[in-house]
Amino acid sequence: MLSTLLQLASLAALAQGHGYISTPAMRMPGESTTSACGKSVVADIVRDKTSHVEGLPELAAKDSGYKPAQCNLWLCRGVQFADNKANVQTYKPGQTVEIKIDLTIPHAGSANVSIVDTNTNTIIGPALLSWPSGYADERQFYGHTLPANQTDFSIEIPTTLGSKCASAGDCVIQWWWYGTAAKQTYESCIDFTVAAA
Ligand SMILES: [Cu+2]
Repeated sequence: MLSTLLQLASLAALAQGHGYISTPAMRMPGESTTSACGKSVVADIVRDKTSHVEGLPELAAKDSGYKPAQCNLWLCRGVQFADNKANVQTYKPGQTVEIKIDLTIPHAGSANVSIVDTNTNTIIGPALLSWPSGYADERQFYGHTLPANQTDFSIEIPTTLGSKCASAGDCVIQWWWYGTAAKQTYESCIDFTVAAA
């Protein structure tokens, strides 16, 4: 029994995966991210768009190209805005935005969708959506009864942002998920602007 559990645990550790924002297109790394975070982190994200954050610091630490002052692995996995200037959504206050998650391997936990100030890595206002528990529950996933709104949902762009997110790169919409037992964090970012209300 114990050996079976250990085998399962090591399989889980090896398994790729587990989720990312597929729509709208999330932030992806390019040259600027390579220059800030090093090649190993970029290769990991390119190889597996769903990779978890906890695997990155170890990769980064062994990479001479990693510059911690420029690469915050806990914000969009370190992926830089400079690589995504051509991938910025333009929203209006109050607009409804559909988001789709490609969730490949479940880990029950909590999740939320928020607007993050990228200069301070802090959440602006309350979460737009929040699942305090029961997100990506293995039993529901493998029973094919994962609630559809965990991977295909809508958010409403707040009307209270003022000019905070008027400039591209200042804010991202962040989808964040933490698998409690797996102790793995998944996050992806959408770059956007919203004109002052
Ligand atoms: Cu896992």
